[in-house]
Amino acid sequence: MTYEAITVETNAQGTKGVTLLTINRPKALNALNSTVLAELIDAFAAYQADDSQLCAILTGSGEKAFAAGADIKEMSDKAAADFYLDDFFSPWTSEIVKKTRKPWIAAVNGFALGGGCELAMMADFIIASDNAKFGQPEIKLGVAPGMGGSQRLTRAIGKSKSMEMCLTGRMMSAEEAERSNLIVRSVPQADLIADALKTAATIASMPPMATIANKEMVNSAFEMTLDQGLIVERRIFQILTASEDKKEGMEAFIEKREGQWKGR
Ligand code: DAK
Repeated sequence: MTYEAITVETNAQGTKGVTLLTINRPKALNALNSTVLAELIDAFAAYQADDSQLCAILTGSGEKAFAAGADIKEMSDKAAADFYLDDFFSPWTSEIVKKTRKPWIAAVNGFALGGGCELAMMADFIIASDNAKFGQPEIKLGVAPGMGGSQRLTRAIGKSKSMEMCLTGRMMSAEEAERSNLIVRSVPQADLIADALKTAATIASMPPMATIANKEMVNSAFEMTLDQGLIVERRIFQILTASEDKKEGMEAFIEKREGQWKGR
């Protein structure tokens, strides 16, 4: 598929195993229109299918925005029936969040508002530039978060702050987002992609099956009770002990060398 609203670079900037996806509508502050949505679904599926890649980074082009939300100009004329019948935005959760078993990082380089904030929160974790701003301003448009904002933001930063943000539509700075555990860290804007690439390179150097398993385990913590989660963790651990990479990893440690992974 040829992309018009995003760019994709595998082994990005020479970083083995790392795919860089960039939303490329800087004049519209990378607003998420249906083209971006369709192309990202396709690009995430291609990333998942490519065995040579083990970590992806999603960012926005330009210095102003990761994504300033769903495209308001595209949505403004739609009727409720259009949103309902198209099951508007539901492919995000089913196609990207659930089907991308390999890790991906959101590198938030400016505004992450509405659907942009929700998209960033779908990532496994967020690294942001120090000028980043997060918010769920949908209330000012007469609507509400519709792509997981009320749920993921609340889980990430707690009820009080999430409620205040959704009810006032105010933006949260990168500094506050870091303090509130919404993001891993903020870095100067000029260093953002280098920082994300370095982190992604570390992830991409790990044994692939164990990487997917670790992601699955952590995500289970949000889906089940502690007892159920502990069973999932134990079973996945036990399965990993049968892998060739477990044998190799332990031998490599004892022999004081780097492991050579087979992904099996
Ligand atoms: N959509 C379309 N265009 C946008 C946009 C957006 N969200 N945000 C910015 N732009 C465009 C502006 O219209 C402007 O275009 P031109 O006028 O130059 O043609 C250009 O980007 C530059 O923006 P500004 O001139 O406004 O730039 P400023 O620096 O002055 O302000 C800003 C930056 C980010 C504070 C401001 O642009 C802003 O407030 N933008 C809107 C932010 C927002 O309200 N985002 C939430 C969108 S609603 C659903 C699920 C999910 C959703 C909906 C439904 N269902 C399940 C049904 C999601 C909804 C949303 O995300």
